[in-house]
Order: sequence, then structure tokens, then C-alpha cells
Amino acid sequence: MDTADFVVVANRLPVDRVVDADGGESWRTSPGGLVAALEPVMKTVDGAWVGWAGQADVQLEPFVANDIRLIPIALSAQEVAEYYEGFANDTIWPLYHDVIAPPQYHREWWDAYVTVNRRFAEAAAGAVAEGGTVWVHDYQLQLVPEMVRALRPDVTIGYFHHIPFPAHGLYAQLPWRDQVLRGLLGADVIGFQRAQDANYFLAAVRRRLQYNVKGAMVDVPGETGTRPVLAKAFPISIDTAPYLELIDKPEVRARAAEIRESLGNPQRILLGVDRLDYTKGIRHRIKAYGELLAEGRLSVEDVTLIQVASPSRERVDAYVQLRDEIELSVARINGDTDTMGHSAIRYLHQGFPREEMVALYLAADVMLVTALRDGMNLVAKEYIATRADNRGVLVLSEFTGAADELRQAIRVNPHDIEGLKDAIMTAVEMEPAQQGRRMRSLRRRVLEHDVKAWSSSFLEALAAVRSRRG
Ligand code: GDG
Repeated sequence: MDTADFVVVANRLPVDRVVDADGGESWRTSPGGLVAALEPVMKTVDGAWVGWAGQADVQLEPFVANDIRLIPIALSAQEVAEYYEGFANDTIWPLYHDVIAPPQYHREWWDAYVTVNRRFAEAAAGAVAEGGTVWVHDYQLQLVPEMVRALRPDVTIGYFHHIPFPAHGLYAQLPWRDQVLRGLLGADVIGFQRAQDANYFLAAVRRRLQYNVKGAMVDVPGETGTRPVLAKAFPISIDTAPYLELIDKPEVRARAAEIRESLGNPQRILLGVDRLDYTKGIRHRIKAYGELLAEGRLSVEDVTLIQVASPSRERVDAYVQLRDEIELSVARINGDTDTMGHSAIRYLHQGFPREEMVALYLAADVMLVTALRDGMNLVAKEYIATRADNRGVLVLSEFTGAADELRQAIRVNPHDIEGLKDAIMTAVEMEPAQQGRRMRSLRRRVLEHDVKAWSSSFLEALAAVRSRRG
């Protein structure tokens, strides 16, 4: 395969392998925040994408799907368990989300993380053209920037961190804290979701490595002097076009009406859409709603909560336990409060096509985003994008990256259950005029600052640091 000017490196390829009944195979664009964010960018450049195809022990040759050149990385079943489910999702993920679940530290997992990061780095180094650009994504691949730089000092390297970066008091727990910082500092630009994440990272660099930090710039010492690295917030957003198209489709609008109808036409539909993850505050949301029903402040005749909890990381213990807890509380609340015609919570542990998600957004009067910690939260932005009539209310946790931008949402601290209950009541009772005032301003922000604005600002910063380096 020819080399490419622009190489994206991410844990997952942007496609899933689908094998049909006759054994024929095809590729389907896979769901998820990162894929949704990068696909439109990739369509505009001569690029390649290095990533894992999602199945263990499958060796695939490079191929083209949806006009993108894909370079698959093979992972053994043991590497999936140790690098992906282990170090990425049971060490880094909980640690970086403020230890909502206890992070597990295992030396074999770290070893697998180093091995797999090197495999990704070698593939990227082999795929990128002379003087080209490599854009590495996310917490599974924090060592890749340094490894690519060692192999290919001619290329420009960007890294974007999709999840939070923790305060130093927590980060310091990581037994490999210095190696990870050095791994990231192999990049020319390190992008974070929030200013707070960038500040925590810079503080860690100053304290642990004693490098010179001036504003958002770090001087990284090397054999031939220092190299400037920019660490700064570039809040990610959504590709708004597919959402704006879908909300005009008669069948999607009809489906939204059908959803309302099938729930018994309640006065208000509340909606939660999350991967089933302990960071998303699903339990807190359900608890608050259950108490409002128990206290008679809401009634199942008037209000229904739809909770989509798409299956995620089902082999990691903390996720198995969370699912049990959520399903127990949903069943309890429904058992205590349902009538024959009305259900308190319509709980869906399923993934849906985007059309159905948009129909759900259209059907929902109130969107509940109550994450305990979230890098950005794209669901909040998707909901806003679909509200062309400026109706609807977003309840948004202050612990999401989105809260920095979406100032006209109803802001909540999801740990404060009484405060969350009051916020839900405010949202349910909000007059249309006030909904409109808030939603107009939220929509302006999301439509102007879409994923194209995000990627352009990141890539411009990358070009600027590169030219400074000469
Ligand atoms: C990480 C960070 C950051 C979910 N269920 C279904 C479905 N989804 C889609 C949503 C949304 C995406 O997945 C989820 O994105 P989020 O941003 O809400 O959360 P994470 O998956 O945790 O993403 C996060 C993001 O990266 C990007 O940087 O914002 O903070 O944690 O697009 O709509 N889509 C479909 N069916 C589902 O059942 N079609």
C-alpha cells in the first residue's frame, strides 16, 4: 500500500466486520463517539486509518472501505484482555474518570499496553509519507506519539485525548505515570477536551518531569536542544449534517410520534442515552426520578423516562456489576409505580441505528445527561442539533466537557440527588418561551462549533507548532 500524507491512529478502525448467513463478509461503519467525530474529516484528506478491527486473533490485510484506506492491527485474545479490557478500560479509564470505580494496577497489563502501543506505532510509521502527519487518538494509545517520533522524526504528530485528564493527586497513583507523560510528549500538539484537562496535564509535566512549562507550551528536552509541545483544549463536537437531514425526514418524524404513542402519550418524555458505563451517572438519574415518583411530584401517567443503555465492555467486572445494579433499580421502580397503561421507565439495553436515535431525540422533551465525569459528551450536542423548533430542555452535569460550552443548559451536580430532582422538575415544568430562549442559544453554539471547526482548529495548531519547529 502507498504511504499516506495523513494517518489517523485509533484503537478501533471506523468499521465493523459483518459476516452474513452465507459466510460473505462486508464492512459497516461502527457506532461510537470517535468514529462519528472523525469520519467526516477523513473523507476530505488523502489519508489512512490504523486501528483494530474489533475481533481477536484475526489477521487482515490493508483494505479500503467507505473511501478510507484502513490498516488493521491484529490483537490476540490475551492482548484484548490485557491491553484493552485490562490496562485501557480497567486501569486508565477509571483512574482518569476520578476513580469512580477503583482502577486495577497489574504489571502484565502494562507490559501488554507497551507491546500493543509499539505495534500501532510501527504500523503508523510505515504508513505515513515523508514529512506527513500522524494524528493519534485517545487513552489506549498514549505511548504511540513518543514511539512514532523515535521511528519517524520527520513527521508531525498530533494526539487528542477524548476523556478527562485527572488532577495530580489522582494521576500520581499510576505506577507508570512518568512513562505515560513522556509517551504523550512525543506529540507536537496534545489536545484535550477542557482547559481543566490541559492544566492538569501541564501540572503533572511540571511536577513529575520538571520540564519548563510556559503557558500552554512545554519545552521537551532532546539530544539536539528542546522541542516545543503545545497542550491545550480543543473541545470536540459533532457532524451536524446527518442530524439536520434526519429530522426533516417524514419517516423519522412519524417514528417519533409513534414512540410517544406507544408510551401512552405522556405529557413529558425524559430521555437518557449512554453507553452502559459507570461514568455516565445512570444510577443517579434513575434514583432521582424514582424518588420524584415515590414522593408524588411526578406521576407515571404524565411522565415516562426512556433510558437507552447501549451494551459496553461487557467482559469488564465493573460493567457487569453496574448492569445488575441498574437493572435492579429499574425493575424496582417499575414494579412499584407502573400501571397497565403506563411505565415509569422504558429501559433498553440495546444499540440502535442513528435514525432511531434521532426519532428518540425528537420524541424527548427533556434530555438527561448526568455523567459523574465525561470528557465531552456528544449525546448532549446531538440532542441540541435535533431541536430545530427550539423546544426541549437539556439537563447537563457540570462534570462533562460539554458544560463548559453549553451554558444555557440546566446545570446539575449529579451527586446531589435533591438538586438533580429539582433540576428535573424545572425542566419538566419549563414554559415553551423559556425553552426557546435557552435552546436557541445552545443551538447556535453547536451548529457553529461543529466537528469540522474542531478538527480545523486542531490541525491549524499542529501546522503552527510544526512551522515554529522549522
Ligand atoms: C468518548 C468520551 C467524548 C450511543 N449509543 C448508541 C449510539 N451512541 C452514540 C451517541 C454518541 C456516541 O455514541 C457516544 O458519545 P459520547 O460523547 O456521549 O460518549 P463516549 O462513548 O463515552 O465517548 C466522551 C467522546 O469520546 C468524543 O470525544 O465526548 O466524553 O467518553 O454519538 O449517539 N449511536 C447509535 N446507537 C446507539 O445505541 N447509533
